[in-house]
Formats: sequence, structure tokens, C-alpha cells
Amino acid sequence: MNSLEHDRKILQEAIDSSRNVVFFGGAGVSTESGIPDFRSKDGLYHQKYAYDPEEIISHHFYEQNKEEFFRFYRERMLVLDAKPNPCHLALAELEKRGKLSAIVTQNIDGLHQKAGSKNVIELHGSILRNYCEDCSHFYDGTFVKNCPTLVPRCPHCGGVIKPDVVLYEESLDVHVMTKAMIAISEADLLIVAGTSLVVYPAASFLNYFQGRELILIDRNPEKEDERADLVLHQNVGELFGGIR
Ligand code: CNA
Repeated sequence: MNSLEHDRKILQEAIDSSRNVVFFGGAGVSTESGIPDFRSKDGLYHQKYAYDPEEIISHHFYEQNKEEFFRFYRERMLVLDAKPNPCHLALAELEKRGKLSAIVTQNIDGLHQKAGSKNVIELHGSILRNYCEDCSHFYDGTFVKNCPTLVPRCPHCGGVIKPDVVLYEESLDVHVMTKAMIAISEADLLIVAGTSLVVYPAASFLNYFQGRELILIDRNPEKEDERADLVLHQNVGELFGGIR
């Protein structure tokens, strides 16, 4: 048995012996769907860009430099054609079987819902939802993608259409945070995958876990966390292929 099969067997056993699994994920969950993460070698933070990407996706930059914000957002973040990978699909199946109660995600790509998951708690919002800043009219991701102007404008009132994505310096929705805390605090198995756990307050939600086992999955062989009972260094999509 190779190390991938070995780790998959351990993960399957942990899932089988749990009654309430919660999955806490980050950008690494979608890299195998072709969406780059932030901090890996080939992530967005290491690609050359006119401004530091971490600054571009901050509230003050959005307010002061909408054209540059939307240039970056459209080129690098507004990905609408990606497909769920085996991790997204296996999690949807686990939910259907009543094993998994919630996915808490930092991702904004909507891939868990595309895979069929229902209880997806999106800490940082979604590129699929967009609102006019003036009249609050709702627009989907395709509308923004196809908008003829670089800065998307509301056809009703001319206001700027802002993605429903939490930028740096912005607060998380209190209702969403509460749901995440409750889900994590009620889990007996928490699977944390594909996240560098450096974005707060999202990363701090792991502190609400009081269950039996915390498993950390990351492809980076150096990634560890003292809270984890078990660390699996695998590609999360590959690892979840075959999990049921
Ligand atoms: P991050 O800081 O880029 O960390 C990603 C982590 O995932 C790293 O530890 C990688 O080693 C690991 N990783 C990458 N690919 C895999 C893989 N295939 N299998 C296992 N591990 C892998 O991203 P975080 O999620 O920690 O940071 C939070 C930010 C990233 C949130 O605000 C997101 O909105 C934002 N983000 C989201 C997306 C998306 O929605 N798909 C994409 C890029 C960034």
C-alpha cells in the first residue's frame, strides 16, 4: 500500500467512526480544480502584478482604486468555469449520507454548492453574488463577467456593483460566523484542509472544536499544527478520491 492509499484508509476509518463530521477548508481545496490559491509557490501572491495582491483585495484599495481592483478581480478571481474535484464531490456525498453536517469554507468560488453540498458556510462570501452599492439590486457572477465596463455598473441606477466577498479590513457577517462556530463546536471529527490558517478571524474558529479528532490535510510537507491529532501531507482532491 503506498502512502496515498495508506492515508486514505486512515481518513476513511476516522470518518466511519464519527457521527458528526465538519470540514473546514481553504483555497487548497480548489487548486486541483485549476483555481490558484494565495500562498503556494504558484499562488496569486507570487505572481507578478502592478500592486501587491494582498493590498488590491483590501477595503481601502477597493475604495480608492476601483479600476485596478476590478482588473485584478476579473483576471484572477472571477473564475466561473471551474469544476468540482473529487474532494468537493466526496464531501457532497458524505453530507447526503448524513455523515457530514457542514462545510465551513474560506473559499469564494461556489464549488462546494456546484458539487451538490447544501450546508456550506461561506466565511468570506462568494463571487457568485454581487450587489449594487446604491440600490442593492442583486447580480450573479456571469452578469459581472459580461459587464462591458471594467468597473461593473448597475443598469438600474448606475451604482457600482460590488462582489459579495469579504475584503481585508472588512468584517465577517455575524450570522455566518455564529453558524460556523456552532457547527465546529458540535463536530466530533473536524477535517481541516488546504488552508495556511493565517487569515483571521477565520483561522481562530478552530478553537471552538471540542470533539474527538482533528485531522489536518495539506500538500505542503512542512505544514503542521499543534492542535491536530493527525496530519496528512497529500493533495486533498487526490486523497478524497475514493472516500465514501
Ligand atoms: P492560502 O493561504 O493560499 O493557503 C493554501 C494552503 O493550501 C497552503 O497551505 C497550501 O500548501 C495548501 N494547498 C494548496 N493546494 C493544495 C492541495 N491540492 N491539497 C492540499 N493542500 C493544498 O489559502 P487560505 O485559504 O488559507 O487563505 C484564505 C484566503 C484565500 C481566503 O480569504 C480565500 O477567499 C482566499 N482564496 C480563495 C480561493 C477560492 O475561492 N478558490 C482562491 C484563492 C484564494
